Amino acid sequence: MRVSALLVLVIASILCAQQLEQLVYVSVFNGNEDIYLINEDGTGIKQLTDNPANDWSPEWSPDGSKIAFISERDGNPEIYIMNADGTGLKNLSNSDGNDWDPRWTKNGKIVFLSDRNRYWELFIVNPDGTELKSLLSNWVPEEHMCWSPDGSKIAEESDATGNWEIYVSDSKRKSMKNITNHPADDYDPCWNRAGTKIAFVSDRDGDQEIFIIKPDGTGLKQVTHNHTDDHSPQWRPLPSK
Ligand SMILES: [Ca+2]
Ligand SMILES: [Ca+2]
Ligand SMILES: [Ca+2]
Ligand SMILES: [Ca+2]
Repeated sequence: MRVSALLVLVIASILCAQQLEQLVYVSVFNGNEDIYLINEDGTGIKQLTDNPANDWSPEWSPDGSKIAFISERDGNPEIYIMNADGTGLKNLSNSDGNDWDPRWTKNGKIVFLSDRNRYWELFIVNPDGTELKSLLSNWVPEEHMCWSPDGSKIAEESDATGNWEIYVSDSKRKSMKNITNHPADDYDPCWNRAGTKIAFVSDRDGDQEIFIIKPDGTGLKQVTHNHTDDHSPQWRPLPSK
């Protein structure tokens, strides 16, 4: 009886652990911006970058196996890529210019902006660094649209009431609901892939922290707890079934 109860407990905890989603975010916990991985319940914090330069703007690959980001570790902004565990670091941009704003295409390439030729240009590169080329087109990567994954809802930040709040509305921006409703600043909403949760940043405890809330404004949870700034949450894509 005791053994089977223990077994049930073990299986339940394994199932529970499997359901936890992960986020990357940026924190200055160690004195400069670095990229961290965290479970949605605040456990399992793993520092993925560790150098004195700033590392920021993490972006998951579509399959959740890699992260593109910006770092100034060679003295100017470059686009880097690493595996989700922080290994396999590679500089993809390699120029003296400013290389900014990495985004993944749906087929797993990286586009970014660069002023290496003294004007802003959009480049595309494979994640292994090959086939770097300028995109001779006016195509610009999508801004971080805060559409829910099924396109039925929008999350957006606004300071219309005098402080920043996150609002969720339908796709025509009607029936807008303030889901944060807190006197501190709340911003940078990011939907999880199932459209059931929104990660956001708030400074309600005196510095920036990552929070999670349901799209209807219930189920608020604080993910990070420290006295430095934590921002730019990005949900890890779930493995495709
Ligand atoms: Ca750093
Ligand atoms: Ca550069
Ligand atoms: Ca607020
Ligand atoms: Ca914090």
